[in-house]
Amino acid sequence: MSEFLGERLDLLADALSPNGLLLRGFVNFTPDEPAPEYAAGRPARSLVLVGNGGGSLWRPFSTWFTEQPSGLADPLDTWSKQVIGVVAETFDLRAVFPSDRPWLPFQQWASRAEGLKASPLGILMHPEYGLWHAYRGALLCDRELPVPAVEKQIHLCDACDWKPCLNTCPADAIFDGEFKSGACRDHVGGSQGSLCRETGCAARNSCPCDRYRYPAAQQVFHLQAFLGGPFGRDQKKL
Ligand code: B12
Repeated sequence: MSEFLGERLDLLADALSPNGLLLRGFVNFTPDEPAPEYAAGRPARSLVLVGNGGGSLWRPFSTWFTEQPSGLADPLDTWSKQVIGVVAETFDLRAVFPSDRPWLPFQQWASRAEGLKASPLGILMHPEYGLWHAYRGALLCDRELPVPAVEKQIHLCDACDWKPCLNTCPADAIFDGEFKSGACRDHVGGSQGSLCRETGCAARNSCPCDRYRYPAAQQVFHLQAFLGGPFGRDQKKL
């Protein structure tokens, strides 16, 4: 079916949408670049990026999550593998995931597929979704996809003189163009971090491009997962 895929990307989008997942863009690999395998000994020729824009996946994911046994590890990765895996099988594609080791270059693929650049926080800045989007998987294909060249996108951070994301972090974890994950973790997990724990990352939330801001429950979930629990490990509560 993957030969056929180029003409039926609309069907692929329809298969993903009940789970709040979107086709985020396409990459055609050049013959001389390293590409992940489509099948044993056969490098992929292209990929389709799959992700969320805003909180689009939150309702389908959280409904699924409440039905899972408690203590399920990495629920969002597990859910992504399940729902994107089904779509991959239907369309005869190979699914890979941002949580797979060794890590695949999802942000490089996304920059290429969507023409995005990194915000000062490291997260790619999207002209519509702002900082409120992510990638949940990629579908590898054994054919080149007939997709148009990516148009140059506006990089909203270039027009943001104030850059509140750089001076809102209570832990000064965004320092000298680098994200200090230890400082962030210590703060968010510590006695002073209740605001971040309860309302999400202060730096990300300070971005004025906030139309697609994740719902508070989703932000809390991501931060808990970043800390290693409790939602990510021991609890079913959302
Ligand atoms: C390891 C990792 C982390 C580590 C360290 C990042 C680092 N310093 O390298 C930690 C745990 C700190 C981290 C944190 C977060 N991450 Co992270 N992370 C990854 C992961 C799994 C691997 C990165 C990698 O090395 N890739 C391999 C290289 C070869 O690929 P690459 O495309 O070239 O990777 C580039 C980026 O990682 C970037 N980068 C470097 N430093 C940082 C720091 C941050 C915070 C980010 C977002 C990117 C980034 O530079 C790399 C080299 O070009 C990717 C998924 C993936 N497979 O890429 C997600 C990913 C980069 N993370 C992502 C996100 C959203 C986050 C968080 C904001 C929260 C979250 N999980 O929702 C947090 C920040 C914490 C907070 N306060 O909110 C998203 C970014 C999406 C986007 N819109 O751009 C990704 C793509 C996962 C996804 N499912 O979409 N992350």
